[in-house]
Amino acid sequence: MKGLVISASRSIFTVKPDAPGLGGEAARTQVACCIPGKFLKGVAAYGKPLVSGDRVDFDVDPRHPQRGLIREVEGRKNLFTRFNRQGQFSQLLAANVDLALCVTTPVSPPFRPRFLDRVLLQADKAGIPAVIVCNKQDLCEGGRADPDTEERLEDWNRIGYPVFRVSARTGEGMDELGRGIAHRFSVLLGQSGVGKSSLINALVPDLYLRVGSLNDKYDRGNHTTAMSVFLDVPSLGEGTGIIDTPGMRRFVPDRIPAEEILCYMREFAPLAGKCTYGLSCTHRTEPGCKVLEAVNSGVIHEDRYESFLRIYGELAGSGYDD
Ligand SMILES: Nc1nc2c(ncn2[C@@H]2O[C@H](COP(=O)(O)OP(=O)(O)OP(=O)(O)O)[C@@H](O)[C@H]2O)c(=O)[nH]1
Ligand SMILES: [Mg+2]
Ligand SMILES: [Zn+2]
Repeated sequence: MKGLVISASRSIFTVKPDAPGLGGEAARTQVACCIPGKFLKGVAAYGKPLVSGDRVDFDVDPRHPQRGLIREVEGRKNLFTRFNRQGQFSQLLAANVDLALCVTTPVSPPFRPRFLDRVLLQADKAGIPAVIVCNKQDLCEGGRADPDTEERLEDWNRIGYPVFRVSARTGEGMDELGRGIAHRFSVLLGQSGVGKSSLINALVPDLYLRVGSLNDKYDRGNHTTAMSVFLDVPSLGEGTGIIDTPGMRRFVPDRIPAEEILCYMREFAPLAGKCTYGLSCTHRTEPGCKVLEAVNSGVIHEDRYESFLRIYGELAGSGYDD
């Protein structure tokens, strides 16, 4: 049987069969699957071998139709990961998505462009189109964020990331966001507390009915989504799905060599290799550095350059950090 991985705990993978074939109540069945042995063939030894959005081939246990055994994972179209520095492994957050919804807030928690630049870098590296969702607009006085925040939102838009200004609380901008994610699989990414789960609840008011026993993941008192969860959202149109991801405090890009960052920051990318010192330029002080020229002429925003320097320092291991 083929199916979609809804969520993955350490050893149990909740799978939604493509065609349950059981009818009625059972049609909404999710099968709790294990994998044989510790690793699946063809899947690297990540913290967890599978993630929400993975497509798998599995066998249902004939005696327990709600249990199964995963035989194989289908090749992935893409994979969004981050580096877990504590455990020194790639943490899988979502697979096979069409769109990354990178969520930020003007306040509460404070606007953190560095966090988002890291997430955008990872999305570009993974080949996943990204948009910015600036949530909690209701907390902006006069409907506008402070000028520095607005400038950054506009700069992201300028370099090709569409920006949605929304409020999960008042519903402002949510229809437009709903239209933007219809008929596609998206993943919500962003630091803990920006309102990822709240956005899903606002987009899908009947969600609690739909996800049944997964409700406790969205417990408001808890504030932290513990693991990625895939949610079907047919109310936004056929084939719409969203993956909610766990709360993160920081984001370390996953195994991107420092010299390659330039290639995955889109307004920097055309300059790769063009500096006088070519690929050995560190883009800090060198004469004939095209990146510095682009910063001076405004092609690269000063603050994106600051993000670049920090990420570069961090990935090059100099301890330069947020
Ligand atoms: N004022 C306001 N508060 C919001 C809005 N959206 C979410 N919140 C609040 O922000 C807090 C965090 O929301 P969550 O949806 O749990 O945030 P999250 O990003 O899912 O957090 P993690 O699961 O920890 O990553 C909650 O207290 C929400 O009520 C909004 O649009 N406006
Ligand atoms: Mg959450
Ligand atoms: Zn340079």
